[in-house]
Amino acid sequence: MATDPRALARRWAMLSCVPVLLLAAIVACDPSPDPRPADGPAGAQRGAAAAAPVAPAAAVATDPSAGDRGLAAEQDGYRLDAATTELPAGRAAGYSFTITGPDGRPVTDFEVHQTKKLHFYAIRSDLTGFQHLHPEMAADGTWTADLAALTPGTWRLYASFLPSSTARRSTEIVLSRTVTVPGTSTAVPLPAPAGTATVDGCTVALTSEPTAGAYRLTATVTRDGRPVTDLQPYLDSYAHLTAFHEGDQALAHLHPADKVDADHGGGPVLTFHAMLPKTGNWRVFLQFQTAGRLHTAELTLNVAA
Ligand SMILES: [Cu+2]
Repeated sequence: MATDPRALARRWAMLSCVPVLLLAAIVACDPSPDPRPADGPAGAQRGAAAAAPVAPAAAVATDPSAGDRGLAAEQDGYRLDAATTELPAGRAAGYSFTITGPDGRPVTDFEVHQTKKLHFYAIRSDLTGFQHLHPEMAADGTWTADLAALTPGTWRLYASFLPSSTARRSTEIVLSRTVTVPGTSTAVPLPAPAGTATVDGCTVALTSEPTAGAYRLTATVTRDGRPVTDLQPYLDSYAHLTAFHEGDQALAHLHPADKVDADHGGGPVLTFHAMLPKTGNWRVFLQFQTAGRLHTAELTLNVAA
């Protein structure tokens, strides 16, 4: 068997890699270059969350714009139009679409909202594979979202924007359509509700208190047990939270109430005024940036009746 000293040495080398890899994961939330662009797909992964009780928080406020459910292709005369109903599995693909306005023509004039004219999200029906993108628009109003590789299954794709027309200036619109990705699909069970998640060595602890559909959510970011205070602005906030409802994929997305301060970094505590309009489980994706690198923490939050 493995009596060859070189084979033994190779096996030892493989074993000794394990603590090195763990160490790399622990320090990865520290400043370090990342080839993945901050606007790229989040690539959030399952399995990092650890169970912890959700503690109550204090005062509650609501953000009406966060109540959008985003399950229709049309809302208030605006429509998401796309010729594509199927995207390939396992490789990057472009998804082209237009937003048509009440006059039936493609909209080309959008308000800049959280530093972008349009925010685009993708999620599979089992709430895996989250992507948050900022597509480019051609002069004729055609947008193209460059999606990272998708797994087989049914995906819902969302566009969130503020039309520039004065009548709707303050109302965010969220439209969506589904696409099919061919192949054998395996549904991943939704992880149990948890109070904390760890990503890239940073731990996010979420506390919440429900009050009649509105939540105050507080996220505390730590690294190696120490508070993280060097959060960088990401889309004009210190964090961006996207949540999808189990079962129907209703979307809610939220930004912290904390103002971005040019003089110092954000953290460790972020406060969100959340409107999660339905009871049940929500899969929450909390995105924040340190040292030019975007992190996505992922956990399940239960909204009780
Ligand atoms: Cu965005």
